[in-house]
Amino acid sequence: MLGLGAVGVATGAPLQDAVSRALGAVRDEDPTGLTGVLPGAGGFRFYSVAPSVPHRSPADYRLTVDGLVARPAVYTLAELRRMPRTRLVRDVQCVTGWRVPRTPFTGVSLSHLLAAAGVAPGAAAVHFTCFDGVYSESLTLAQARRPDMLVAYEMADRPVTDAHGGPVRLYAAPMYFYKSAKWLSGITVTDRVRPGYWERYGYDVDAWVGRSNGRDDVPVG
Ligand SMILES: Nc1nc2c(c(=O)[nH]1)N[C@H]1C(S)=C(S)[C@@H](COP(=O)(O)O)O[C@H]1N2
Ligand SMILES: [Mo]
Repeated sequence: MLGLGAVGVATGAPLQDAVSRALGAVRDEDPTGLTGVLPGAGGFRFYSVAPSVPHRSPADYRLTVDGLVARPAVYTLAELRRMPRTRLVRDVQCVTGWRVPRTPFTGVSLSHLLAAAGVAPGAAAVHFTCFDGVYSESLTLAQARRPDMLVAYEMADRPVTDAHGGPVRLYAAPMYFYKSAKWLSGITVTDRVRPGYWERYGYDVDAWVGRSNGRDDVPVG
């Protein structure tokens, strides 16, 4: 099995300086004490299987919802922001062991988007694609309809940065952080689970924190 950490560090290393600078700027502007949960300060590590940080401006961003649905749709960021907001504060847990306590994520619930699209009979899963052109993820339909699955546009109460997968990333709160696909561009309803990027290397599709990937979860850091 390929280690997430090794690959993440190898591909992410050249970007680390630029990313740290960007995150440092955010940190320095923040006098509120929230810095403990902000990237860098709070222990987030930067991961991307793509060779560079993809960028999409808030104005150019689009999210496609298609597949086994009655009403396929393409949403702008402004449209997503006008939908009912959900804010969750949970611990972020990477499968490699690092953990960031109590990080707020805000967005529209996946279940709201699925209801708007009208899931068709025969649908059983949801597949996610990313505008880095590489990453993907999947959930069963039942998992996707949980209230703690978000299409997130804020992380730590700020717009999701480029490095953290902005303008919009998935936030699968009850699962290991690899499920939270960054740079989200597509949601496709399917008749069966199509394993995501890391899942093809052996990681669990059902990535419940503490209950999957064949390890006892002892959060570190
Ligand atoms: N598009 C994309 N999403 C991704 C990844 C990635 O490489 N590409 N890595 C995953 C993993 S393994 C983790 S731990 C988190 C890291 O998120 P962060 O960079 O915001 O800390 O993003 C997840 N989502
Ligand atoms: Mo991860």
